Amino acid sequence: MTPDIIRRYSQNPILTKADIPYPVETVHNAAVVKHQDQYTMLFRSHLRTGRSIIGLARSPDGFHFTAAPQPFLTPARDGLFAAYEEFGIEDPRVTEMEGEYIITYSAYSRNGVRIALARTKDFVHVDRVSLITQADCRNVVIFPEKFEGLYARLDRPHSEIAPWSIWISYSPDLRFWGESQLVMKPEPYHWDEMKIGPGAPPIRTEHGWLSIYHGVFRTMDGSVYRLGVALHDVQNPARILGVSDSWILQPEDPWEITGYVHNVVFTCGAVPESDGTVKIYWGGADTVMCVGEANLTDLVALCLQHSRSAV
Ligand code: BMA
Repeated sequence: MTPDIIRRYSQNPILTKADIPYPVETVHNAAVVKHQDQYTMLFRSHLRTGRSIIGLARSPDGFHFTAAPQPFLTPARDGLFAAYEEFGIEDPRVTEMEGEYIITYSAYSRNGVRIALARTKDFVHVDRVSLITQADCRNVVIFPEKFEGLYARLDRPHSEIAPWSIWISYSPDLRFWGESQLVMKPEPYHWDEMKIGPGAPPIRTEHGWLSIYHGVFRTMDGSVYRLGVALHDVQNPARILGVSDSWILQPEDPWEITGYVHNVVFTCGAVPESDGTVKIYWGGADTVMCVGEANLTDLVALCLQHSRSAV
């Protein structure tokens, strides 16, 4: 038997609704970054209305997390953001850049789903900056470096015509985005054939930017969400050097197979470590948070040596 490329933590799940000091029904799809020697997690929770909010938890080691007593971000109550967040806020991603943390999250309203961008320096004060997509776009991850002076992001627009694919675009100021192009499509009759979307913000390696994404396969028993990896050129992230033909994680533990939504592993964050490993965080069945570890060189090798086409 080939060993799993991601070594699941033996005490998964690492955070559940029982750990949260205010009433929530789920704890999932969390971003994790290091902040002042602590692993800081922003996680999504469903309320009993079925709508979502974002909480915060901290950990000294990346495995044992303690949730803050209050939610970190709830739907805005006034102004432009309120009009687009009334149905809830979901799936945060966080990128550290130039001494601050850039947060992107899905904003749901009667006008559809779009992405909002906020920033914080201390995870106490948070400023909403801009709504950075129109409707029908999700999964925005921002690269932690600029390219020729521009910020870069991956995202996933929805379309009735084309399969739901990963796109890139650029911005001088995090507010105005353009020069977009499609970089990666689902592969027909493959584990990710139905749709793909960016997962964790890309991680710089010596061979390129490693992007951990999710891919979905429709079955007679509903959709299965798995994780895959792709490698983008270091200088030109619109160029994909390789996409692993195989998934790196699929629902296998009981809390990944059964929950609020069955058969889901979904990542919004991964933390590279100085020893060449990466901690990958994922929501199990839209209900709990899990973590596993992998070697960055193994993930890069999968992209380069067992590749399928990107588009
Ligand atoms: C996607 C998003 C994710 C969720 C996944 C599985 O469309 O809503 O937040 O984890 O479905 O339900």
